Amino acid sequence: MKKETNYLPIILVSILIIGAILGGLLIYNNFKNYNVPGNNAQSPDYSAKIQTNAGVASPSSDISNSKINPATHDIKISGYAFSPKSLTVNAGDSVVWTNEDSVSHTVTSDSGSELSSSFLSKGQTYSHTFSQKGTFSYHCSPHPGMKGTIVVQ
Ligand SMILES: [Cu+2]
Repeated sequence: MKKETNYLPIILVSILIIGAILGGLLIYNNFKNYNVPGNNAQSPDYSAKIQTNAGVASPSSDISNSKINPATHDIKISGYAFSPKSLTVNAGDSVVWTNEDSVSHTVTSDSGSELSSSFLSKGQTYSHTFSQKGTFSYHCSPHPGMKGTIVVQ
């Protein structure tokens, strides 16, 4: 009689230990899978979402890089011109304009308020992060002939 009742805790403890080992293995496997690069089979929905977000055809490695590491692009303002005049970036990237002219310039959206710098004297910079896709054309307010375009994809 006494022996029979003594087995119960041993069985319960064994079940708990086996359960803990199995649970631990499950967690370990999930952790491993999340960290294997290019393991598409484990996350088909995620990769599909990245591709639809991309819109225009570009290598998927570039897209994931831009999601993880937003890039910073430089535009020079020199000789009454933006250089490069036209620039394509990924959503989330930043652009930094640096005025190298002795005259002051601005970075001002043609329409809307996406780009709205103050007057930049020589050596000053204006930085903007583009979070929305689209085409953003801009100019310099005292020199309307100075034009530029940022395409955010
Ligand atoms: Cu100007």
